[in-house]
Amino acid sequence: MVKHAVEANFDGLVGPTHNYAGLSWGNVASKSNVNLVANPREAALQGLAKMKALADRGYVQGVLPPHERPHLPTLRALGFEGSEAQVLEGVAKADPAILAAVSSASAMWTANAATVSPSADTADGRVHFTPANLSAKFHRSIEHRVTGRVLQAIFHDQRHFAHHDALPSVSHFGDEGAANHTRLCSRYGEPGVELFVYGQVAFNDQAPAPARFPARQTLEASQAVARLHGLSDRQLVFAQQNPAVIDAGVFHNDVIAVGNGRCLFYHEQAFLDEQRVLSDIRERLMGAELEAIRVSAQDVPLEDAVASYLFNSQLLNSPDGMLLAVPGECREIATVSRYLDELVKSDGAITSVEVFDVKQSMRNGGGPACLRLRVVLDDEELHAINHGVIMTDSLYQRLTAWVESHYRDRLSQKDLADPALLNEVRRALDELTDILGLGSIYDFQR
Ligand code: SUG
Repeated sequence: MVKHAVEANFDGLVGPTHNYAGLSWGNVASKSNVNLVANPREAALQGLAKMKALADRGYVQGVLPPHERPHLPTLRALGFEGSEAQVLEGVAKADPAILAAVSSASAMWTANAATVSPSADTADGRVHFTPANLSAKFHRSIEHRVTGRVLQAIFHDQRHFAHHDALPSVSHFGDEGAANHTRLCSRYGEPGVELFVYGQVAFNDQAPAPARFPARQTLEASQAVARLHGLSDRQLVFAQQNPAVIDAGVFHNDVIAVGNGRCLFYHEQAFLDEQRVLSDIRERLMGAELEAIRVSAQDVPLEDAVASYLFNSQLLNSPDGMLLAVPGECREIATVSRYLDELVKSDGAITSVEVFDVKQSMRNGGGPACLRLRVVLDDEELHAINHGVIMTDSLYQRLTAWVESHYRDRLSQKDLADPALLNEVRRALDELTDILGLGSIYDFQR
């Protein structure tokens, strides 16, 4: 019997140290907005508004908390000594880039938090989680430990949920989580096809690879996650990203493709071997028909796709078809805006478009889909999670008030060494773990 299941979206709440440090080579927005003054308060409120709007439409919406930043344990591990104020002063003097890295609020992009396989797909019938090691970027490689604790605090019932450690944190097993993973299915509660997209083959120097920007995900990492989750060959498709799009700024596959249900919405240049990817998916969808919505470069040139983040939209089931939740930038770029108007008029799976303003995050290369981690849950599993993180009217009000009382409305690089900022962050996070009912997940609380 097929169980009833839903797709829940867990958004990262933007942290109080949100700033523009230009940390991500290969991510065009991150590099081009370096040193702008950020507004962490506005960033967090924009994210909360998106969560609330989707919860109001009836989607199951959860919240994942920000991480403790600046992260003093990492600075101490790098040899900075003394009191906390001295550690901050020392790193600011010795190497401000290190301070920026350990201060990044990058854990907000929870599409990179983990790869998740629903219980309908896995050998032991549990939902499997593997936090992403994010080894390609130092500032992101320090996320997975706390991410793992957060996921275990929310999905704690071992009868339903299985948690793995992140893969070995080296480039051979570079893993960026759900940003490079899409699940296609007829119904959420039925076994689906898990599409893992990688940028490079680590153990084969001859395989195609980008020339300019790094490929963050390896085939070997994707295969390891699939093994850990107990997925069978019948449900697996591994596809290589087109190296040329990585070199054009597509640092994750979710910047160029998104899937939901039987629908794959993608740019014609997304994959190295498009036809094989489609035929592999069709073969494994078992009876269900794939609806491939292929966007041509003529309609939307690659650079417009990257600048607008058209494909970093959330593709969600809706009563009359599917809703595409796009970032505001899609309405600012003529080719993309025109394309969207035509898309909803056509007779396809996508029947409506809704625009969300997540500009603060977008300036760091994080659109609506980067901000969320999808977890398919059947009724029993949904019942078993920690409900303190599920968005409701009252949680929205509490979190909005919490942001308004703790967050600054301006943050620049030079503010990161301010010991007062560290104290503000800790006070805020201590209160947040109470609001969300998560227990002691942060290093400073242990
Ligand atoms: O890893 N940006 C993030 C954006 C992640 C987007 N996620 C998905 N596509 N799923 C990254 O490149 C920039 C931080 C800075 O430059 O300050 C940053 O980390």
